[in-house]
Amino acid sequence: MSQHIRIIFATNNAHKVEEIQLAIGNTLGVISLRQAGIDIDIPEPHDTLEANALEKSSTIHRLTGENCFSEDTGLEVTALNGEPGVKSARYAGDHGDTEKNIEKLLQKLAGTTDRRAHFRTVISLIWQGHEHLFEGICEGHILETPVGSHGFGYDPVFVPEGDTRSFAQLSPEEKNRYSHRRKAADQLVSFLQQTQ
Ligand code: ITT
Repeated sequence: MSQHIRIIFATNNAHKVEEIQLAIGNTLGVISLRQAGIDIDIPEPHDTLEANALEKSSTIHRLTGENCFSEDTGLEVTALNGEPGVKSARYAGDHGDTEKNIEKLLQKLAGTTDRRAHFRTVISLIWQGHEHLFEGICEGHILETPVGSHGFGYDPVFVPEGDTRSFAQLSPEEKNRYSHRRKAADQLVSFLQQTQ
């Protein structure tokens, strides 16, 4: 695949940009909204990851006319019927406070022995005017208390299947080995390879 494909990643989350960049290496030139000089907060009003991802990619496509992609990610906890899910960023309120989100999650799970959960990432790619969706899932479980300082969001309380450490105790490369985001990014890359 040409290294000169330029594609805008419609996100304001710098952690996501770093993780996607690490996942796809130099197979693709990813440009963040910041690098593209776009400063907007795109609303996420819908009740599915898929619809919010499309909202973000189509907003940026309308603005720029360029190929672009976005992603929406949620932590889906089995004992909470899939919560916080699409509300992961705003679980404890509109301000998007990570510590408070984790606190609320742990309170809701207090005394629950079923700690199963997974992260689910949906990528919405707009390529030559058409939308393509890709999904990545990472199964795991929720700890009783946060541990570790790497990563972002719910990483300190999530242990991926196949490891005993939280995502926040893993290096970026180790997290990527298991990660929902990397799995979705792999599919994005394969799709783009096939279009070349
Ligand atoms: P954009 O919409 O600008 O892309 P965002 O931070 O608002 O960025 P989301 O709407 O996808 O992203 O929110 C998902 C929330 O889920 C995010 O704020 C984190 O708290 C959490 N999250 C997403 N991916 C995660 C990951 O890999 N590890 C831990 N928590 C994650």
